[in-house]
Amino acid sequence: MEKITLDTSLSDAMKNPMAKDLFDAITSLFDIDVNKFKKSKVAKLKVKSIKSLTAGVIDKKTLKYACELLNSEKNPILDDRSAKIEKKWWKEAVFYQIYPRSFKDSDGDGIGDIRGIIEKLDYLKELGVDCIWCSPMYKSPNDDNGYDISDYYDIMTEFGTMADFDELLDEVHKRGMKLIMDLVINHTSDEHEWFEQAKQSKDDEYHDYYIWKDDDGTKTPPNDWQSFFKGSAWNYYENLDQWALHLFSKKQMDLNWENPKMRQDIYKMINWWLNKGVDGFRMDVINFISKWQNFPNSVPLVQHIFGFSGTEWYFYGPRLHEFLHELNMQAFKGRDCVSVGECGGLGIETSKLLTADNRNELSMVFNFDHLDNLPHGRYDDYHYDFKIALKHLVKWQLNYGNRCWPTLLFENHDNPRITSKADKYYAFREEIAKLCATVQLTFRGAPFIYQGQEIAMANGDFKSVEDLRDVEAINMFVELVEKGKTPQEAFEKVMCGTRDHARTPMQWDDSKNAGFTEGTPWIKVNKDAFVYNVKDELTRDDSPLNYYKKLIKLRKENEALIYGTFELIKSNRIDVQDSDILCFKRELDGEKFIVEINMVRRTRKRYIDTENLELIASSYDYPAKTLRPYECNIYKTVY
Ligand code: TEU
Repeated sequence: MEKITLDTSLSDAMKNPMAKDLFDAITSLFDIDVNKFKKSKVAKLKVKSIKSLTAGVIDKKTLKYACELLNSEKNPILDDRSAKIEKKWWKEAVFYQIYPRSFKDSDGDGIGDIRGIIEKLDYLKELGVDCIWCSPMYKSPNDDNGYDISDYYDIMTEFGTMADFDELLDEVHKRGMKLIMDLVINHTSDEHEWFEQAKQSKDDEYHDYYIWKDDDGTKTPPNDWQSFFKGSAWNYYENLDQWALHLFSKKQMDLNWENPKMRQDIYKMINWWLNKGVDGFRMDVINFISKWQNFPNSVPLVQHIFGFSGTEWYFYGPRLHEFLHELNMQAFKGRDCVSVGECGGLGIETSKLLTADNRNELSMVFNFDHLDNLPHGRYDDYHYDFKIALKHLVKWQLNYGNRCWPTLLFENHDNPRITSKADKYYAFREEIAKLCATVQLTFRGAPFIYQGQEIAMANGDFKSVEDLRDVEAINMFVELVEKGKTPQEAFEKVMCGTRDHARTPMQWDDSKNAGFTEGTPWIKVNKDAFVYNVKDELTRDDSPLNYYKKLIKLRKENEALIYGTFELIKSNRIDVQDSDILCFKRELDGEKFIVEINMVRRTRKRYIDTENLELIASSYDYPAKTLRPYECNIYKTVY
């Protein structure tokens, strides 16, 4: 592939996967039509002209950095137009994410545990779940609630024992379901034995399992990279006069993937869990494992735009494909397992290179760009717009090809509840929950339902920072107050996006603590649990829970909703791009479904003729001539 220089034309530069993704991100931010751009005179301009096009905001130095980053990609854009879709269990599966700490407590200590999950397996089976993803259950000091692992081969004390885990896996398989684990291999806890030894001496065998830099005599960090959880991304160790990298909390130390011995220990551990019978992994921030080895300072413009500094030097590093291919060959190859990479910040073309079935790297990736209406971020107070979100998801449907499989999610343990983001006053809480269910179960891809999403759970009703538990939120609160905000101002800002909203206890019934625990819950139970809970929603035909069950069953019974094509339906009156209504068709071997979604909270005209269509599911309990707020209808064509 041609190297990109300042004299490369913009249209030539976009033959580079990363450049195309970067360009897509910029054009969607400014709502520029890519196809019009490609035909325009601007496309013939050279990369260096971006400086004048942006009135110097993107300066020559930044452009040089960008060329260096882009030229690290050795692969051309993946062309898979002739490919046939390979059938796989995980392309057909409905996934359900459990945050064990908040799912079900069986022993009254106020913390969810493995035996609590076992108690609820029949509920998940009844819902139609095929594969459960558990957030980390390994031994951990819980600085980041399990994403700081201190022993990959043992179970967190609060969650139970390895015998409990073995029973859980057995009970899951007995019900014909599968279980994937959360694999955190970008970093370990600083209480992991590897790091306990590594920090003793530069000569220790585990020292180079982590990323160290000698102090240059100034007792200042080696570069300006910031942790995602605030503050410098480097800890100083006086006994070594060295700094160690931590992209997340001060107790989550980044592993050095350049070290082949460290990698082999990771592959050995992965094989140990696979040999136990787990069915795969969700891989935490897996796109961060390859860092640029010169560890340069951040590019100021990137920090200004994304609010984090240094991410450009590790979000898609120069050896990422090499490491993932090696991992695949030494752990996943030959096994019918699934790997879902959490790859925040990557676009369609780079994700295709990570997941295409002929690349032998990952099975699927999570992209989160639709979880906030960019340029808004999770901590911004704004009204979430499904038109922006679904436009992004449709772009993936239309451009991801047949060798790759999208993931479809609206919630996880890191994001506030969608019902609260999209509707602060809960006027359309259930309609919004059903809209998400409709997208997740009728778009092409793997649906990932997060615990409580199926019953339309909402954000936590926290009253002060004392109610919060998340290290990211608490650090942010402290930093805001240190920077001069009043505690109330800081709390209100943190409340917009704290991950605690997704971590309030699962609401099972209207009893004390929503049936989650007999003890004192580790985090507050939402007040609305007496209305929104599994027990009550199971008895209500029009509940979000029963809507999820119905659509999951529909997807299982109709391959067209799994492997079928995805095609937008445009009317001759309204172009779907500007309409408030999303309408599309799923088709396979003559079986055709048509879905219409009103993406806004206003009644709108439908633009399809439903005369020859059989209505088989709706988010409203009776049909109408117009589309009501957030109304979703699924039709089957009747020849
Ligand atoms: O999350 C990484 C990630 O994308 C989010 O943490 C996000 O970057 C951060 O909140 C800043 O907005 C994964 C896990 O899902 C998360 O729970 C862990 O805290 C994190 O990695 C570190 O392991």
